[in-house]
Amino acid sequence: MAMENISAILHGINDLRLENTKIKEPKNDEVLLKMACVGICGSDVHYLVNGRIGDFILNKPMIMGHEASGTVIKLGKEVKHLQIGDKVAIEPGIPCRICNFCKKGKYNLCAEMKFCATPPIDGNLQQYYTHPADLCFKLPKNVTLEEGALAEPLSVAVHACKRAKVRVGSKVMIIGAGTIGLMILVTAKAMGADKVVIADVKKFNLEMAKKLGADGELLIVNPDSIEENIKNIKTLFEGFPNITIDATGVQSTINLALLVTEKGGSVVLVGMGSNEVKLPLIQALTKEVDIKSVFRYANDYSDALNILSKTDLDVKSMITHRFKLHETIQAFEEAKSRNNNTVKVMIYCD
Ligand code: 572
Ligand code: ZN
Repeated sequence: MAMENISAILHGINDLRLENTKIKEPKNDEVLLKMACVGICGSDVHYLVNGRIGDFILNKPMIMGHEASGTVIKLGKEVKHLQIGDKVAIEPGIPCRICNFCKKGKYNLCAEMKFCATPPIDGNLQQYYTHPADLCFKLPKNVTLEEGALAEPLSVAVHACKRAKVRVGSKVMIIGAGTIGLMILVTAKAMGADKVVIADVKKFNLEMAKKLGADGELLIVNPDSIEENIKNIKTLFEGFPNITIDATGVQSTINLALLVTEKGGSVVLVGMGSNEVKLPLIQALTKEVDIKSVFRYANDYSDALNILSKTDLDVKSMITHRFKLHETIQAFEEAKSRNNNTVKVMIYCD
């Protein structure tokens, strides 16, 4: 008898259904996984509410989910580095592997990237899922499946901190204490930053940041009061940060990032907000501030798992809500609610 494979399928705007789908046999270089944990990302919620992100439009039903972990239950013939029973974190983007970007190791820029739950590619919020074995990372012994799913947003943070050149002694300002901002905090600490300060409009998120080891928290009362926010940041750092990472994508905070960063420093933009923003460019240029963007990650999963394994930072404390697969609709309602105490919503497929 064929096994059931309950999957969370987005059919259209606000039309998410749990339905049975076929389990895919693993090809020679793939593994079949029994799915364990899948976190809900802002992009999943965005597709649910809007049916699109930019040019990526939901034109046919799509299985949700890309922040995931699972257990290997079947091996393709050529798979050497994994065994049945291995618990893995799943890197959700499958690059073409042959274009120049892939060959250079910058495979996050591959034009042919097939990324889970970016239309038209199915995600992995289901009971069973087949994936290339080399994009499945065996979890270190002391890393749980729950943490394995968090390796995805943590990899974005690792990529951002590498782009920002965070190192011993860095003074890092993070704007936005959602999942990505908090992951950047943890990563900057792990990479040896001297001082990490984080700002948000939500008290709850800042309290979480404090527990995760932030050296200072700034409650932004009014994002448009740039002078006041600069003054507060200057007080917290006893000077200016040499790295500012914006994890919001909002015009006013990108402005703040450019204005508050020390001469010769770097501003890294991770958050994706509106398509066009007005920036104080001359002020940034005269300070020779480097402005860099971050697009997902490339070759960062191993480092993310290392952070989970080798540091005592309680990354899983970011999970504020837990649901079972059959409660997926409620889980998305919670993620959509933007309640003040919602950070990461995690779904358990097992
Ligand atoms: O975890 C990966 C991820 N990437 C996001 C958003 C959420 N999670 N991105 C923002 C949207 N872009 S996109 O290029 N796109 C829809 C493909 O606009 C991808 C990166
Ligand atoms: Zn995501």
